[in-house]
Amino acid sequence: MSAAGRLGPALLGRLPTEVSTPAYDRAALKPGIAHIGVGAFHRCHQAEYTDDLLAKDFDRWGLVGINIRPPLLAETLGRQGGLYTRLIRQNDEVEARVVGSIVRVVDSQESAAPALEVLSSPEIEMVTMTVTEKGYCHIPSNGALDLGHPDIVHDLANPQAPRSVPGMLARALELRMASHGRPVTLLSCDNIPANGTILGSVVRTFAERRGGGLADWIDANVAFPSAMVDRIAPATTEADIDTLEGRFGYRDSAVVVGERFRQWVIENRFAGRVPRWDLVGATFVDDVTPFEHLKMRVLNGAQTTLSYLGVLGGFEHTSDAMADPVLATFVRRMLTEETLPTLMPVPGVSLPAYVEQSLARLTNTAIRHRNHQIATDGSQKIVQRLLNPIRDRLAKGESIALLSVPVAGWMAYLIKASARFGRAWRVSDPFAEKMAAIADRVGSDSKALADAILAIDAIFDPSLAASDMFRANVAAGLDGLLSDDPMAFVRHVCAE
Ligand code: CS2
Repeated sequence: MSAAGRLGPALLGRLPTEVSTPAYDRAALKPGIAHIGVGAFHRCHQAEYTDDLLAKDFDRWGLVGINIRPPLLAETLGRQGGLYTRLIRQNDEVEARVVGSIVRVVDSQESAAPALEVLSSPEIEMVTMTVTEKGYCHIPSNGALDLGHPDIVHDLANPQAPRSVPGMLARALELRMASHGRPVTLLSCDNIPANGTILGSVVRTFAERRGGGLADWIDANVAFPSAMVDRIAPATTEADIDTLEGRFGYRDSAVVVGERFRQWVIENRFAGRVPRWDLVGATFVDDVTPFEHLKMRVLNGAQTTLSYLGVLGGFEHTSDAMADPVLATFVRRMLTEETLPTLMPVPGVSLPAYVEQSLARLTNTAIRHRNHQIATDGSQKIVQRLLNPIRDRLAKGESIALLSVPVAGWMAYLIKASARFGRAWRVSDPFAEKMAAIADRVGSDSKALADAILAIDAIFDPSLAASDMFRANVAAGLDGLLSDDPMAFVRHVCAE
């Protein structure tokens, strides 16, 4: 441990001057916002915007950070009094800032009670969340609550001890309704399409089954705005913690590393009071849809493409894949020729410039974003990133030769993790077992494999799966990507 020690309130006055620190009185903060899912992204995004807001327009909006899944917060942020360092890394540039907006952390992994106590308390008027795509327990292809999901089945039988996010939020709202009755905004910050609409729908469906007037109370007192969130902030590694210590002389086990770019577009639909994040760079708009399509299809679509093709081609990080001329050419052509024409006009944005800016962000070598991290939970990501633009193009009779390749990439990535294909790597995806079972049952015929996977209607809408063009493109892609030289296939597609 270095002489300066570990980050915490006592160390704030003794940090190197190049590290900026909260420009407001933290002791005067009162909890006003709760956030579920305090990972690297939250610390690099909503918590930083809130820190900016506190410095600019001091109000009581302290954040209570709740984790309902591992890791425990008590051991990192909790030990540091909620303080952590946010490093901006852009190639050789490093900028350090201590963020102070998190006033308390709550671990609720073992039981829902600690989370429910916070979420139902009258002082909380805004609940933001980053619970990953699968946290919504929805069916990816149609957005409805998955009533067969084991956690939903559990929560409907045990509503007072929920395990799922929809069950937890419904219970918190029920407690609010039965006690103080104060309105609240539930703001999804995950990369799912129409995230507010999906959140509202899964919570309402759950509430309707609970009965007791909860669904009506929700309609009158709860808002579910949609939002587009953006900043690349990979999971923190030991190397990040050591880099901070080596460079700035103190230890911070909750440090997070992100790029300079950030964006937050929030639908202007709130219940109760709202933190004025629009004063510090966020945008409040009437319709988030064009922004959301732009970000998920371009930036996230490129990341997902580079992650699957990158792993198959032997590249570890996004920036390694972007340094490969074949993959860089492929992804630029895919975005420009196929994705971009599916986008609606976005106020104030030049679409070609946005594509170039996104690709440039992905070349940042200081952001060590592992392809395997992005590849996680692809079954929950490909609808909004790849299948929706494919569906739009098919409706107009346009080619999908390029966009089909990463769809096949996702399939090849999961199939290669099965026993039959030699367990090339470990994967994490709710559909991993199903895909492994398909690989074992069907064998190595790519067309038969593609047909069996496209029949999973929770991911592939039946009308999309029925398209001959889509089926043929995916089968050809799978054949090429499962071969001994997947990059030769990508080269071949690029040459056409
Ligand atoms: C990434 C996102 O892991 C992933 O799915 O694509 O976390 C991505 O980095 C963010 O959405 C960027 O805003």
